[in-house]
Amino acid sequence: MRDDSQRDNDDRWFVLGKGSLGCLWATMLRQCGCPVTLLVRDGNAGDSKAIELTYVPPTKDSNIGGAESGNFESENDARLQLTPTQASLKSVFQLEQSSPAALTQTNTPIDRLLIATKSYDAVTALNQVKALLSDNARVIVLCNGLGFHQNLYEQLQASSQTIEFYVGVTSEGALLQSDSVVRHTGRGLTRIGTYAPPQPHRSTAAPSVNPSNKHVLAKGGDALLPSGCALAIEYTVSINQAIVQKFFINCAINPLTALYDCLNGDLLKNETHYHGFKLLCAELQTLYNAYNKQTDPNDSSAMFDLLTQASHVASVTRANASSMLCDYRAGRPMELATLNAQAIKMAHDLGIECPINAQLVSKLLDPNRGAALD
Ligand code: KPL
Repeated sequence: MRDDSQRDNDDRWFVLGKGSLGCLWATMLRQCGCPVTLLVRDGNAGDSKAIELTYVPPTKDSNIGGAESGNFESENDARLQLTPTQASLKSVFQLEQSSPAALTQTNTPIDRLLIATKSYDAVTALNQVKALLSDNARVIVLCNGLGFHQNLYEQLQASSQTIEFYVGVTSEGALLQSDSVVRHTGRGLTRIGTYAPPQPHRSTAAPSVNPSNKHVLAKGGDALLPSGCALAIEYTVSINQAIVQKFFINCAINPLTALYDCLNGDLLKNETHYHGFKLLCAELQTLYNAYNKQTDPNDSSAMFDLLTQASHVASVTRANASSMLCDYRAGRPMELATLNAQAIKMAHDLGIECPINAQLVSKLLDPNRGAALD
């Protein structure tokens, strides 16, 4: 842990992960005046450098959706309004690029950290910068999936009990057109809330909020993120519910798009794909219901029709290649461990069969797989 007297970097955001989401957030934080350092993990010590990142705004009709987008629905008026000029112009931003090794060598303190890596990389990535976090650092994780937040939380708690840890669930669409150009493919909504470890028979809908963080949530955008951020952000005390529901939507869409090698919208258009999608949603719905019943039997606000919600997301993101399809096409590992393999684990714990998920995971891990579900 660094000495807090070394603070010289108070407004700087460090963004771990130079994928599409990391680059989108880096440009948007930069746009509202914050210095930003993008952290890449394959760099060598000593390789901090100035870079330029071009932001390409979405076209007018590419609204992935906030208030109108199913489970991403805004739950209060805390959503920030975009002004017409914000994030509507193509812009080039100056940022710093560095690596955990370079920051460690210079003992650079980190007060604000955004983790936008693949979910399977998040814990390793955090470990590489953990020693640089200040005692009151603010950490936001934006990765897809379930099952790794607790691990991140424990790592952070072990560093300092006063570190603020938030989870963001986002429906923003972004695509890296090249190493230095990020296209905002659709405006969505990012819901952010304080992470509270799940406790048996406690509500996922209303986890306890660390009292010291309540004011941050209640105040809306200005306290946690810089004012003027051109992304739609909402602070929620129901982040666990948002995480779980987004997890189920990703479990329904992502693996099928990789299996069929198709865009999100094709799951609804192609008869065979839609048949697979409906079967998968039905299996996941049973799992969601059982999980929810176990975590909070009385929580009616957690009612959730997966086929409707996932169809809605697939429809509004119809032109998107899902993140799992992008990983599959690029030959990168897919986020199965934190999505469908995690669903299988959840099902096992609840004593539920989930053969379609099992088949999907084994097919996606098999290089000689066929593109069909039995
Ligand atoms: O979150 C996504 C992803 O691709 O990971 C969806 C919502 C499916 C949009 O593509």
